[in-house]
Amino acid sequence: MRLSYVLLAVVAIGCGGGGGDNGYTTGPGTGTGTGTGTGTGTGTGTGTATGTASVTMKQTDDGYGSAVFSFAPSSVTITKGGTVTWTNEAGTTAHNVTFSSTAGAPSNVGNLVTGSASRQFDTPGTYSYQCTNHPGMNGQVTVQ
Ligand SMILES: [Cu+2]
Repeated sequence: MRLSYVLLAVVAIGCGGGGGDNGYTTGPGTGTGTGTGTGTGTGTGTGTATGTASVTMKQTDDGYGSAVFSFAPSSVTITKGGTVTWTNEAGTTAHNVTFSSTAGAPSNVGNLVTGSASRQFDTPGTYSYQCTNHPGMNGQVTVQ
């Protein structure tokens, strides 16, 4: 009998010793976040070469009462198979487009007083031309 009481007391003490920790911990909260982003961009670029170009057969005054004729712009660049259109702006004086070399060049544009004329260029290269009516009235078409 006496031994049993002792054993019970020992057991009780043993259990009581474990009561100090409830098993929970608390602390400051921390959080981390991550973000991801994606971006897409589209861009288009154009160089100097386009499928079509327009050239004006221009008439200006030199300031002393004399007309000055020119192709404006004097130089254009188009892509292969592109078209150049010449327009006589003033519509009073005949101009033509005569290519310096016929190799690869389209047919010449004859004297044009009003309106416009177009030519298609199928062969890459540089084509110089002039208006034979007016010395110094020159232009150039580059085909890429
Ligand atoms: Cu001319």
